[in-house]
Amino acid sequence: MADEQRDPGGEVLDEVERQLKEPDLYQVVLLNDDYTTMDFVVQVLEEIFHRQPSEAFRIMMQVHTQGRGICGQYPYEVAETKVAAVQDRARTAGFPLQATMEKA
Ligand code: TYC
Repeated sequence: MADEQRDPGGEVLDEVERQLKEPDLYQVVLLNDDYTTMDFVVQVLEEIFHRQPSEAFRIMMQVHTQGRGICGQYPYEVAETKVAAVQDRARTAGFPLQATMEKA
């Protein structure tokens, strides 16, 4: 039987195709502010984003000088969890550090 007859609109096959593809990726972006310490940002990059110390320092300086910087790219739910982890840790430490996510 032809696919068109079994799945006239093609929705089931579209969904199977979507699931077989690599997931869409989202960039987690760190934003600059005047109050969060540089050491704290480096620590966040090392511990939440698993960056090496030199890379963490480079990303922190990029945010500090250019206003924003990319911490990493992840599937939607991983990116969401990382943004929440940054905000959680920042609030606990009393810093206004902000992270957002956007489609890569
Ligand atoms: N601008 C901050 C300072 O001078 C450092 C900083 C860097 C803050 C990166 C946030 O995402 C950030 N202490």
